[in-house]
Amino acid sequence: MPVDSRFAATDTDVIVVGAGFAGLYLAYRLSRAGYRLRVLEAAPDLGGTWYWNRYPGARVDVPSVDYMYSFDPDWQQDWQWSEKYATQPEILRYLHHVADKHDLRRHITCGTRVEQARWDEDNAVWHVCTGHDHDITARFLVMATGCLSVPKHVDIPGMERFAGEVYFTSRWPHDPVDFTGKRVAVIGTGSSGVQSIPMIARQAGRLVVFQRTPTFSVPAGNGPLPAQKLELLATDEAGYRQAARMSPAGVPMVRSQTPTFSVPAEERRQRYETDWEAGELLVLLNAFADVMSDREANEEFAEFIRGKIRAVVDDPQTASALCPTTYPVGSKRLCLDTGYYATYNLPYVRLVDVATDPIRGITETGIDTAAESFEFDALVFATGFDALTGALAAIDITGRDAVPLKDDWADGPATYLGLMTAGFPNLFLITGPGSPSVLSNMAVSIEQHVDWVVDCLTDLRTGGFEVIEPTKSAQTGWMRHVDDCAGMTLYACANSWYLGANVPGKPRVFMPYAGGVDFYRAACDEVVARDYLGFARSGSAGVRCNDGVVRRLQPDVQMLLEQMAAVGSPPLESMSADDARAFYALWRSALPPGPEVGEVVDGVLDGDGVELAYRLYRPPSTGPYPVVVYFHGGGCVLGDATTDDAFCRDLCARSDAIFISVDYRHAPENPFPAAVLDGMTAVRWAAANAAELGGDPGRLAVCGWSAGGNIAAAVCQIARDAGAPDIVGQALVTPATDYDFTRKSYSDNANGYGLTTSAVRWLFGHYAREADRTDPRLAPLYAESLAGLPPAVVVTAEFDPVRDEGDAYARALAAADVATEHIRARGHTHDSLTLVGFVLSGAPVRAEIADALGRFLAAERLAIH
Ligand code: N01
Repeated sequence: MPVDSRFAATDTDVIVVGAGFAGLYLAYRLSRAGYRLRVLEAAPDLGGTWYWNRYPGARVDVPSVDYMYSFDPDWQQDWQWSEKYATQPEILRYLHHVADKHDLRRHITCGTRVEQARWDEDNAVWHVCTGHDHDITARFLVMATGCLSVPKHVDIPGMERFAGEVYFTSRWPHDPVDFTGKRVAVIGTGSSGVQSIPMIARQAGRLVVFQRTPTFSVPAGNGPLPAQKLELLATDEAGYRQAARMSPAGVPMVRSQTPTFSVPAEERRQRYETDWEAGELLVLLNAFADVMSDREANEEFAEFIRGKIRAVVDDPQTASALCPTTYPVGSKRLCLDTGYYATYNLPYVRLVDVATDPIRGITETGIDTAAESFEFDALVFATGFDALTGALAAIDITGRDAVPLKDDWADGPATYLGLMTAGFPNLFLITGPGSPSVLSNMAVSIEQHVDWVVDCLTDLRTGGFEVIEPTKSAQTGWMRHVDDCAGMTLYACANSWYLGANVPGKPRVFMPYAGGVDFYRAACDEVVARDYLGFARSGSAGVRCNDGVVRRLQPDVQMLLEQMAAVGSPPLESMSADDARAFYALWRSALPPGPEVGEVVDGVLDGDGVELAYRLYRPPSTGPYPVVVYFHGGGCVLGDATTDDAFCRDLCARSDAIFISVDYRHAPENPFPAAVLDGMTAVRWAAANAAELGGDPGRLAVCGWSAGGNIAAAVCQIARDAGAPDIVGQALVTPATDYDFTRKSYSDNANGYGLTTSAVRWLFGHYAREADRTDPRLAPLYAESLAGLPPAVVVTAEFDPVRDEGDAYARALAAADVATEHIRARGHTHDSLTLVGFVLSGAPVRAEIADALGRFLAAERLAIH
């Protein structure tokens, strides 16, 4: 059923470039959906990656039962893997089997390299030119060109001079290569090197491995198919495959929520050991929630692996050179091996550390390093790929207004969902940059992309559209989200091919989507459910542009909100104040603990006959310290001195100041102005007792979150008017400053972001009366003047009902010449910044708050001394 077109007829409906894993599934889906299609493949045969990478030892590094199509569960009937990790020939046989079984070959033209693709705006067609000079037209072009298909140019001088045999792992000959008795060099120790080195060592007379960066490699423990997986598949294959689709990395597993150091050391070691024995890369990095985000957590796991390397390799110097120390584990792709480290114990195998003894060049007879000359019969280059964008850049693709894709992506790839790119209508990318791709089980990610693309084509057809293209703003929003996801991880700490760092001159941009397969899929599905949000479509049905950004929250905030929504807790307003307090206390106590501080002391302060409980946090350094009086959040109804424990620890550790979290009186039992009066009492007490507490009198600041921010602001005004105590700075985190419910943020962010507008109304109703509304102690924005107040840092969150009143207060302070730093926390909610262990994206904002406090307090110290 051809696409109903008001444009020029085309040779075919869809051209697919590449007949690998993705191209085959596209052929299957598109043909079943009634499209005319051509699959163009440069290689002489199908298979993609598995056609080219046929070096000795080449295997999959995701268990074979997971690394296969799920659309055809025929493995139980007519396909059985022979091993946990299948070899390249077996995987290639599988792809041939799939192609034959589903009669896909008739769509594929092999030996045909696509060299040029040009978008013809007038006719809404792609013109595709191949090496045979063909001009083939199609409405849609789908690049199934693979993430790791274009070998990296080897940048070692003298390549052409070598007279012996030269091999590339990525372009291995089809005839057997015999290294028996030969002197062989392998350059490169990524996955290809790690897999091929033990196999080459079986034959070579002498093997020298040239290593520039050591790798973290995990023993595959290859052998029979894992019994547990087989049992799960036999019991419920559909459930198993669905679990993979909804998992973080594309193999069935539950996303770890446990921070490393919340578990005792021995238990952690046991967990590492168990996972090590299991030999599954994607599982290993999920051992604890923070392995890929926390330096210390990562370092502990890295050291565990280094211990394993040292235990295998006999020569301590070689072992040391094989231990990676310059980047976090996982930030370069983990390798899976069979006997890699033990290979270095063979007397005729030697490691040359190119980092300390650089390669000078290749000679006629071998390789010269700075310190030595080596002679070889054969050189094997396992030097990697121009990953993720290389295959697209290799084709001369021009889009709207004849803009070349290469120019458009000169500063790094920009896509919407990794599926399309603005300015290139009807061009689809399979596992493109901006999608989970290489961070996931490719089989699962490929199927998801192909399904999305084919369903999209069908929706276009049904809706009377023929052209689709993402909007610039949707794309910019998605790329910001991709950056936000990467920013929460340690990926940027390595010079990896994920960042293009292996290819000289390539822009350094983290290309894959690090938020996980599950969250990625949810975003793709949401885009469709919201009528192709972020896309412009046109055709016989007219033009429809549904501009918008699908992910505006910080990734971890989004995940948390989704998890909370799944739990489905009752709204605060439906509870009594006591029940709401109990519920709130329970939720806050379930938060991960904050960082270690020097000391935590609970006490009761006695201020002018009023007794208030407090919790004091002392930094680990030597005092005297500045003192910050902290007011907790909870709308003056909920919470106590301990409910912001992790937030206070975090700020204490970052700012090197004593934090005193005060338990002021709460409403409705003690309505306005009880809380603010207690706030004043606490500040006076802290000023009077600073030295006794180990603090530095004269260096006193206040800080508060939410209603606590409101109290902190009010206290500064009262102290200013009273002339004492001297407060040198105020940090107001998502503060309420006038409870003006007509503000836009109360309607924009009324629901769905944690604190709701109706909850704020409910809290306000317990705390104050309408008659109090203009009292500056309740609504500091109503103060007659804000002049003369201490310097302030005001933090407002984008998705917060009280955002606009915080913004207004920051503006008003600045207008009154108060030194004011206004931090607009993009993608955050009212409480997300305080959720220290859960919301890693809040860390930079907390650092800014602490820095600002540090500046206020340091300025005062300079003035004093
Ligand atoms: O390539 P790589 P790969 N002088 O880029 C070194 C997938 N894969 O083909 O790290 C000296 O990882 C380079 O050093 P450095 C998998 O996703 C999967 O091994 O840049 N050395 C590095 O050591 C994998 O991650 C499987 O300092 C030079 C090596 O060459 C991806 O493909 C198997 C150099 C390249 O490592 C790529 O793996 C194979 C120079 N001039 C591959 N230039 C499975 O198991 C580069 N190097 C499924």
